[in-house]
Amino acid sequence: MPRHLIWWLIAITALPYACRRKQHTENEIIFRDWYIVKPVAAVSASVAYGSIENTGRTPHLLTAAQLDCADKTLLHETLETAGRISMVHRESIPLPGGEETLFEPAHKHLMISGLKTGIDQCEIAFTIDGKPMRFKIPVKEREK
Ligand SMILES: [Cu+2]
Repeated sequence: MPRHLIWWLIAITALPYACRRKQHTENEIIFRDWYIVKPVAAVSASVAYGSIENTGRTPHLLTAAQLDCADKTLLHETLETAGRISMVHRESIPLPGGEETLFEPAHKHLMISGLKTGIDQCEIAFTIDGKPMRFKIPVKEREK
């Protein structure tokens, strides 16, 4: 097999792993792929995406997310009703047992305002069942 083909195969097979990065595990909760979308130009508003998996049987409840590098972080969901797209603020997001909850473009996401500029990572705290779970997430270009 030609060498360039081998490298190409390594590159494509490595991709799913790169996109499914486990960042933090606390109790039975696994956080993956969290990042803040790098804002365009001087805009201080942005969004954050990632996933939260509840590997246990008991349901858990996400009630807040707060970034150290921003004034405000809200739990949001994009809805489409009768062809109209709108965003709503969620007071809480359920994390059912044995399920992975995704935060992705056009669905659930974190809405960020007052984001500091010139940073490449930031600490986030997710409040689950009233307890904060903290770890660092990167600021990078939108992936999808
Ligand atoms: Cu939003």
